[in-house]
Amino acid sequence: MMPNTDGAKAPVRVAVTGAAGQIGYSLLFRIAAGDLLGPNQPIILQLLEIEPAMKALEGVAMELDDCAFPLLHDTILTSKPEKAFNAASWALLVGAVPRKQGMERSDLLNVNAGIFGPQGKAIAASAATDVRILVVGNPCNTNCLIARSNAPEIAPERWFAMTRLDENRARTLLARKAGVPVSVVTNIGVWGNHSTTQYPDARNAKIAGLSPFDVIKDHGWLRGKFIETVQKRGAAVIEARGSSSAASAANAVIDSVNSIWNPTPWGDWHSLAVISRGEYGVPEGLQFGFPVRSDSWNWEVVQGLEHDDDARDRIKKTTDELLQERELVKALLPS
Ligand code: NAX
Repeated sequence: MMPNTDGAKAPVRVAVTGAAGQIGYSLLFRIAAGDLLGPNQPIILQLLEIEPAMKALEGVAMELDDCAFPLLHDTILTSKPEKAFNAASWALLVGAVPRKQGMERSDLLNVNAGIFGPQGKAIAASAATDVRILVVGNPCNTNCLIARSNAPEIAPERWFAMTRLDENRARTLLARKAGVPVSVVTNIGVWGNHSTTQYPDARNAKIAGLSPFDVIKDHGWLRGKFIETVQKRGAAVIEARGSSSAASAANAVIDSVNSIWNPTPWGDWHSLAVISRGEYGVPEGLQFGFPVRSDSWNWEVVQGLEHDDDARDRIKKTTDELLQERELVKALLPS
């Protein structure tokens, strides 16, 4: 006799692109273990790769099978975007083409636009009506802008680009400097682009409810080295490890999705790059890193934070960079 499965939750389809890559290798196992959508939510993984990586992806799927994850109801492997995004409620766009030697920034943007434009269209054509999308593949803010612009059928509020790894990096740095556990460091906003122009905001952060400027006496560090270390952390990991951040990036994907579908704890916020509606003078339409609060479905940019002249200059610099990126891919953005 078949077991009675009445009352079991229907599985949620989670699409992951670039699934045979380094981040994919850390991410998929955590999703299947229940870290993304909770310990009671069955999952179907729909994994997208390019043809040359399909064999490697089959190997990853074999390992997923070998974990016998109770929540993992099925794993679908494909090189066709529409199949990968079919009925998906979450689309995690990790796959991208990395910058190669001799590549100009505009080349990188355009090559990735060639991926994210069609993926945006495929999501609009085949994903579930409640789909929410997190773009990780770099340059993630502008890749997200491109995909979003190619999917006008999907509300722009459903699109996110990942600045959470930067937030987590900032959290640990502040905790170490203050000699406190990371759990008491809250309210970290990372403003702007996920690039070396980003502005991790210590001024509005909190350490056990206090301003870091009241807890950490070395204000020069807060104004300089702290910001620079977060901005350049990705390069420092490459330098030390010989390859880019992967497990910490996968962890940040899990954290990002959790802070989108769970209500933000009272008084706190998290970093996500979302569509600008002109908050803090940021031009409308940019996919911009802001401090964000969620009620589990709707989110809002935290209003009323104060910036000194240095913060304003830094936010202008990262805004200008995003405007320049938008200009470079203008031809690929449907008007
Ligand atoms: P890998 O090069 O290990 O993996 C990327 C995978 O994407 C490859 O398996 C490749 O075959 C696949 N791919 C390429 N084009 C594709 C397409 N059109 N459709 C589907 N799959 C495709 O890179 P990995 O280390 O996993 O990093 C992935 C992306 O995340 C990179 O763009 C990287 O720069 C970016 N990152 C973003 C971070 C963020 O905070 N937003 C932090 C970590 C990471 O640097």
